Amino acid sequence: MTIFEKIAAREIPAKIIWEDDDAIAFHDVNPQAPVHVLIVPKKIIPRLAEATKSDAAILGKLLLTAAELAKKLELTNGYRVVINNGPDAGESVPHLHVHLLGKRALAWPPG
Ligand code: DGP
Repeated sequence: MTIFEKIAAREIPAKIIWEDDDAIAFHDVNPQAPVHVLIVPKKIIPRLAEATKSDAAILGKLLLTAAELAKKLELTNGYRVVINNGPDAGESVPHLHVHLLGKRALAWPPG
């Protein structure tokens, strides 16, 4: 099981803020901004590069959920949505996840 499957199964603790049958959202254990939430599909897609057309609905749902959670978390001054894919992007958990970051000004380009 991936770390994120274990969180969804309540085998390891996390600050879960939202969940439905398809996905779960919780605060990142190593936050890079005052708000740093991960939105994770329950279907195990290792990374974006391995998603297929059959995953279109869940991919869309992850982004719409990010926007809904940004509203709920009052990220009124803006926020960033990130997917790290592979070694050059710093991907560390091989279970697709969307990062939602906010409540501070974020530099561009990223490091
Ligand atoms: P990435 O580098 O894109 O693969 O991001 C993985 C993120 O997952 C990273 O920001 C830290 C977070 N993370 C890793 N292990 C845990 C955990 O056990 N609990 C929580 N809440 N977050 C975790």
